[in-house]
Amino acid sequence: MKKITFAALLLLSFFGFSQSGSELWLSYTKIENSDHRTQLAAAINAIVLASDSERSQLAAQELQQALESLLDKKIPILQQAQPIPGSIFLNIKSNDTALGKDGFIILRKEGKQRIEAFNDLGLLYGVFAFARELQEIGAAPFEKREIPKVRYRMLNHWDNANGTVERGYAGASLWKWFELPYRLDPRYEQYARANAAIGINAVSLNNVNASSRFLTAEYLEKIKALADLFRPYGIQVFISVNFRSPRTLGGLTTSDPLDPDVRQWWKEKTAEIHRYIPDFGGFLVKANSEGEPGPQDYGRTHAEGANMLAAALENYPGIVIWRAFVYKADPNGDRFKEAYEQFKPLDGQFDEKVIVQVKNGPIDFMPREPFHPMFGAFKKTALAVEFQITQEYLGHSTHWVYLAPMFKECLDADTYATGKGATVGKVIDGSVYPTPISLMAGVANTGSDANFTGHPMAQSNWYAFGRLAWDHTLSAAQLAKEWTAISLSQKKEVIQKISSLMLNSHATYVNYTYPLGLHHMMGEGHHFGPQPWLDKSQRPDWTSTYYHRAAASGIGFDRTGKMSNALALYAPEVQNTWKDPQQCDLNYLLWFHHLPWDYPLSTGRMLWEELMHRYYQGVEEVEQMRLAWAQLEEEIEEETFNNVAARLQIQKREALWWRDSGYLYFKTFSNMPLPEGLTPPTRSLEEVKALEKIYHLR
Ligand code: GCW
Repeated sequence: MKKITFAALLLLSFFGFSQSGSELWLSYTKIENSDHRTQLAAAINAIVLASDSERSQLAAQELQQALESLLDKKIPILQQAQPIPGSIFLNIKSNDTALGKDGFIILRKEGKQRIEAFNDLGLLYGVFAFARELQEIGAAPFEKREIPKVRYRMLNHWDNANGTVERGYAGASLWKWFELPYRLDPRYEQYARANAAIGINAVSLNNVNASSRFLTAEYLEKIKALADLFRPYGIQVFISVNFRSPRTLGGLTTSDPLDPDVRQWWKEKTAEIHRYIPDFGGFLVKANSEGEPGPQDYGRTHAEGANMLAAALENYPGIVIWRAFVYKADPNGDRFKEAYEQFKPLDGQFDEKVIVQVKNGPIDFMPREPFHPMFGAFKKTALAVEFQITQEYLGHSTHWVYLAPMFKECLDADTYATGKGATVGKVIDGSVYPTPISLMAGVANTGSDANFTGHPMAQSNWYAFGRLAWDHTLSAAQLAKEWTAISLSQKKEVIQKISSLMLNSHATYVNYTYPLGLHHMMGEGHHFGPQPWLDKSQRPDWTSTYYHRAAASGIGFDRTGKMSNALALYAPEVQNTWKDPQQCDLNYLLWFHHLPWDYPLSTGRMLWEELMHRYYQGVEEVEQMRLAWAQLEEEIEEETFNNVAARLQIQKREALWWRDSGYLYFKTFSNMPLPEGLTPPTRSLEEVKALEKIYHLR
């Protein structure tokens, strides 16, 4: 057994926060402010539970565990109908139907301490909110009534049966398929608790590039074991399905969604799944995209494919989540428009049990994208938004990028679908066009690493995603503070410093990778470092040169009509904000315009100069982050501190890689020198190109 030294123990008790980060946001570190702690300890003597369901017991135990470590005091649970003085009363309020199945009321004021909900899941959510509130505001009174805005708050795992994770950067899969159902890794429970604590209530376990294997009896047993474990925490399980399964598993000669045998096969499979998992969430489908099979293989539409699965689910509450991430190789087309063009004619044809899941932007999880033009354009189809929490295009797990500002940029974007204020968030939650289902999905960043997410700061992205899925009006700043306070430090100044680093980190990343609206210039395959030189000889429709269109004449993709008319997919008000390069938000400039290198910008600089300044500024900002973090050495638990400090060094090296490739490569078109004050790199373009091999990406 590994020995824990006395010094390490001392350190642990001093910081309280978990060393490896394995407790995520549930370390419930003792409240350091002794005034608050003593006041709270004096005010809280017991938990009174007025319900006896299994999940309410769980809620009471979770609260007990939280309070005991926050207050350093034993707190008994009493099972009785009436509160006693000094108790926290956990009560099911069956007359408050407006709370819905997940809502809750929490309060701690004027001698009352209560958590109330319409059912026991709401109670569990209320408990987590109560504990969070104590950690945030200490002994001050509070009162809250919360109802989630979105029905399904979901993680999509891209995990494979062989234990790998597509686009996963935190180790292997969390799911140990070889051991299931016999052994249940204790981390499954920690994962479930952490999700419940932020309101996540749905997970699809396997990659959307799906293996039919997940529908075999052998795998259904394994999935059942996870579903049983997640159920008390209110988490429903979904399966990503391969559309060709009737052929691969059922021995049929077709998977045509209109074929009676195929339809029967799915009906029977769905019934079988329910024998294992009675509250099965439903199917998640990637079809006719990137080589995956789908209804178009048989001349059928996405709607016909999705509706066939909906029919298989007709006697169950489950739903079909059909992804809109589709595109074909077409060097003359614009991938920006493809999903819209394929799905728009189908608006109104999808079954009520189907929701179409759309990525936040029209290309593919780029570090910054305009919101997807499908949002707001569909009146008769429920649309879900899919964010990527795992940092495929955002520096994997060596770059510190807090993603909430990026999520918010999309959620708060105005589609003008029904006039001003029809934000993407409101489209999703069904308040723009009422929909029977609402859903927000995030591609998970979890893995087998001790801290679940690889980069310690990446935990905040999972956290913020969950909280935003619950309430998309929360601010990125609030969530940064909240997460820091419960995960890293209780000191106000430290929380302030870290959350401000978090809030700037996305803009910084965009500066040194894709300034001014450049996009899709990453290395092929690994999607990590820069490869703006990747040209048509690889894939005509996909490569960097197709997207940045750099030439002696200028740079950028004109989508106002000259290279593509994609801008026309948006409402006129949205078009107006982007169509004039003089007015267009500089963050989106090269998404919509192709401009000469010497084009004068509102910043007073010409385009080339601005581009270079941003690249250089991005690197400078990483250096500032590194220095600011170094100042926190005394404040952060040692392992986490060192971990982040080391990753910031790597981030600096990689930011320089992006910057230098941008300058050295685009200079070959602009023929312009670096603006005054910026120091040219000492390496050549060829040397920069070779870094991909030196950094072991190929
Ligand atoms: O971003 C791309 C990824 C693929 C992924 C695909 C998708 C699961 O590079 O790895 O496949 O998107 O979202 O389907």
